[in-house]
Amino acid sequence: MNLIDRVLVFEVLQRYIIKNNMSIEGKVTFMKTVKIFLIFILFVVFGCSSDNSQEDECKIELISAIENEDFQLALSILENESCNFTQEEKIINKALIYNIQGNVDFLEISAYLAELISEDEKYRKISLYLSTDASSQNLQNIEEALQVYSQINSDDDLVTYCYTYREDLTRKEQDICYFAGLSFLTKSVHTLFIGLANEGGSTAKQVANKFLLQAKRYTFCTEDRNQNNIIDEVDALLCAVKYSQGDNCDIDNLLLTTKDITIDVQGNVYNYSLLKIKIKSDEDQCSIYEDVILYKLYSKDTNKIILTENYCDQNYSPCDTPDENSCFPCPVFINGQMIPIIDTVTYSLNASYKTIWSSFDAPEDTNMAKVSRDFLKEICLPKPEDCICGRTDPCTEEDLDYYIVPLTITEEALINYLQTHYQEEED
Ligand SMILES: [Ca+2]
Repeated sequence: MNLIDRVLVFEVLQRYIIKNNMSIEGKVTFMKTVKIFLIFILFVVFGCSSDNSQEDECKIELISAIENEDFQLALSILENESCNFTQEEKIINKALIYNIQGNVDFLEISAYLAELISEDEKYRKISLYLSTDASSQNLQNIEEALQVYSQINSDDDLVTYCYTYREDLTRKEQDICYFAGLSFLTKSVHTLFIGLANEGGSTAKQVANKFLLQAKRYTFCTEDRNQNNIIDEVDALLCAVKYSQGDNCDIDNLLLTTKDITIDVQGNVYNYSLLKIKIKSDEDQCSIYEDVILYKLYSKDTNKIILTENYCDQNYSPCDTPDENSCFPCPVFINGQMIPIIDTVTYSLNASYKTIWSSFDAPEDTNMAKVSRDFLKEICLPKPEDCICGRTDPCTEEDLDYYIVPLTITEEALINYLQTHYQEEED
């Protein structure tokens, strides 16, 4: 992003593009106008202003520091008392700095959300879009941004605050909730597709692409060795999740073996079961292909399948090729915590919907808010009764269509959705 784009993000963008449901064509025209306007503001108004010159100077220095990616300087300007930034301005800009470092681009994501309103399979599509930058490093930055947004209120957690007080939020608070919603959305995609991609030899984006295909047609041997119409990365994750719940992993043509291991992370020893999942080639369709072997990590300390990325040995040192003895999928730690995959994706998606929804005065009439709910609806559709409508009731299919009915996904709903495919209709 260049200088003016960044100004757009935290000063102007949300007021116009998002809140007016502007089309993508409208956005492009608008951007050109706004850039000219902002150049005027920056160099004429800020440059020549005699009132509050210190504060204007602070803003120019802040923009310049962010543009130069001198984030330490930007943070120190925000904390400079003579600059008089409000609490909300500090939160928005500090979190923006983390989100920039996490490759989260509010402008681009917002434009893409606006495009999705008339599409089907919206969550699969946003997944493909956001998975390009999926990495634990970016997740760490997104988490930092979310921690900053949480400072909006000290009594309630961020999501509760945004959602409970949505009718009384100030504009700046609405902005904080909206940006947090985009961060939660990105977090859900990163967690899910890093979790699916690891040790498969495919990147997060490649797996997201397969996942989009899974919805549309019968899958080929290259992504579905056992020909059960579920991509093999999903087979492996669901098998591992069943194991973590104490159930048998009874997916077709799949063999699970486990081995207890420990990994010493800077003096802290963690206990895991390494799950080796062999997906056997379908004898009729895929016999010319080798079986697929994927590994997952079950944390015996938390009883969850946890997020891993790349490989490491028992001393947390990187290694190249996974085996059962000395090289394992490597657990991701964010702020010292392991990430349970299914829990985190479920929570982040619900949080994304609630915070984005809270950020609009009339969300049921706002495309951007509707899209955030449509992501959940898509996940609920295969089995609506696994989702919660209103406070506690299981959903019906009709409930899912009423935007006014609050919607919450459960882990069961997410698991159902992951293994859903839609057969092409026969002529
Ligand atoms: Ca499969």
